[in-house]
Amino acid sequence: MSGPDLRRAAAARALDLVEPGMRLGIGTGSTANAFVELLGERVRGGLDIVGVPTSEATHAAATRAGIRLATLDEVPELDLTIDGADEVDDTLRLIKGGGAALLREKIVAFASRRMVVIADAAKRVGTLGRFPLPIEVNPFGLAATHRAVEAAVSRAGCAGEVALRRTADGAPLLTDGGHHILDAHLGRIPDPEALSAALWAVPGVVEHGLFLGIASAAILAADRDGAAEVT
Ligand code: ABF
Repeated sequence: MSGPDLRRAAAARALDLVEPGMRLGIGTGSTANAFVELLGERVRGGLDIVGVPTSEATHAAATRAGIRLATLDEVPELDLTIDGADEVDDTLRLIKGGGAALLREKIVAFASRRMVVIADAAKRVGTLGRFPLPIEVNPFGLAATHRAVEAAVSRAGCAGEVALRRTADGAPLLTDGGHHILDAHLGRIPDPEALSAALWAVPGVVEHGLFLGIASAAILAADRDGAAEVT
């Protein structure tokens, strides 16, 4: 089965968790987009929910799908957030932010009673860190923050390059919040909690892509003889 089929299978299973009247956090990325499409079909069939999107891109996709949306200020407590991830470990620790939406994703997930990850099972890892860890930083003092992040990474027992994310035309990428992203290419993160604490101690760091103790469950789809097996 192809990656899109697996992502759609995970998204379809997540739809079973959605109940009428729910206040839903809606994630970002291709798997979350598959969920938006399926949710849109249910909404057009009469399901009444309100969604809070985690990015401008998801806001646009959900609007196109006919999903009623609100801001987190209008609906500050959510029942459930469904979102993708870049890596998931055995204890539901995540790396997120490959799509540069990690700040809103974390705020929305934290405001939710439950956050359920949907992903291709290839995202499951023994140790986090093969995927570069996104770190969202304020543009002010970028060079100083970059150096401080490198030092924090090393204090937390990690090694590797920390690179400013750029767009295709070479400009520093700007997030929905007007910040930049530093990607830490670490290979492995032996102690995610220590790295999280070290990064939060850096003043220019707005948020990082380690989601620790936030996800309640993961729906992972794997190819089993040409059919999706969802666990
Ligand atoms: C968002 O989209 C991100 O946090 C993560 O970076 C990415 C996963 O994308 P995809 O579902 O396309 O693999 O959930």
